[in-house]
Amino acid sequence: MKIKDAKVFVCSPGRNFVTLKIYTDEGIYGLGDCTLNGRELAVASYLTDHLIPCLIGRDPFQTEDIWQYLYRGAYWRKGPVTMSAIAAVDMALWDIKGKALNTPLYNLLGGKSRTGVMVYGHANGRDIPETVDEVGKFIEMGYLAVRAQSGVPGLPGTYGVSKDKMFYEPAERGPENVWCSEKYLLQAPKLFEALRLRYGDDVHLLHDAHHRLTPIQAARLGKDLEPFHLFWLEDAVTAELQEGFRLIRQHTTTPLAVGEIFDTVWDANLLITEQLIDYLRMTVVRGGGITPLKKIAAFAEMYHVQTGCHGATDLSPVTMGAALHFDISVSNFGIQEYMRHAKETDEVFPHAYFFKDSYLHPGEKPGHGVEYDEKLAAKFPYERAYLPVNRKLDGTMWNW
Ligand code: EZ4
Ligand code: CO
Repeated sequence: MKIKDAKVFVCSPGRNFVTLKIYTDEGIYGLGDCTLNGRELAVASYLTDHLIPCLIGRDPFQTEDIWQYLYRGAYWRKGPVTMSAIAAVDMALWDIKGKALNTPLYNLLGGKSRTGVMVYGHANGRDIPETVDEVGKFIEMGYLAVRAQSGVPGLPGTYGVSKDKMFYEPAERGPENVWCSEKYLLQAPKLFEALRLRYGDDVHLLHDAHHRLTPIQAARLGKDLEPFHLFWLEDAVTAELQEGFRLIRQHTTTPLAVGEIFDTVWDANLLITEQLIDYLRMTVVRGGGITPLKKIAAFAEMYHVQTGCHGATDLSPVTMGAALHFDISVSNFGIQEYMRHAKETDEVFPHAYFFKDSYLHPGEKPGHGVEYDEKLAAKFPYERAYLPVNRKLDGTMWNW
């Protein structure tokens, strides 16, 4: 079998997505996601102008060699544009393999290690009472784990809080966001105290600090949250300085998750080998595909680090499908983030995965089981988009 052609599609059914389709001379094709929120066209160009010409004529089964060719062969390594583009190629090739062998992708990754994939939903509210009610809706739907984010008194809005509830865009760009760590640190523990009072100890509760704290502030938050035993505290600080996590770790037993923006294992090398985190958030699209993610999971397993794939709505159903096959097969799976896509998105990307009896299931279609309706997608042209920005109360630029 040979790769005959490949095309990049950009569409916006509710939000932007970039999709790669690789065609073979035997009529089988594969799909990959390379959506990079706010920088979509850079990845599309990297693929069309640089990677696709290198793929024609190659054997699509050679996922390892093609990955090395695109990564090592470029000389220039890493970076979200490069790694998202390589990821799309890798996802599409694994999809082709599954279809050619007529088996779901998970069977090529070691087979099922569990019956279903535990996911967490996103609950948000303007204040604590509203957030507590929203968490209840997910528990009623059968979710075993829920992430809770609440508005902070004195701040007009904050990350993860929207007027929309079940379906919302976490990276909606409005006026510039305003931030104050001191106000946030006073309120966050009260939210989780209220949640435990209302729902008891069984449901897993998660929280995302979205890169806004310093290590010592994160240590304080982790300590304050200990009585409410979170499943994880995510992205408490930015993680360019991996050593910063030593400081957090020595002060708190709250489990730590990080890595949704990491693009290779080198972003997490120290975090893993020093056991400074509990969950690694890298997912298929940002981490360069299934090929490297399998290796990273095996490496993390040796250090008691579990997986916790990023799964916000800016990752297309193609990434979600591929991630679910990965999740169900790796032995050190932890949890999978699951924000439901808008109806238009699901219609453009018909998929085999489904939520049933508290778990997500990858489905039994060959490959990753996600399709792309090109005709329908053409009705939703690309719309320029940017992620929000964040400033402190005095106007200083801060992390969003
Ligand atoms: O802000 O995917 O845990 N989930 C997140 C997401 C990210 C978006 C950025 O594009 O932090 O909501
Ligand atoms: Co996050």
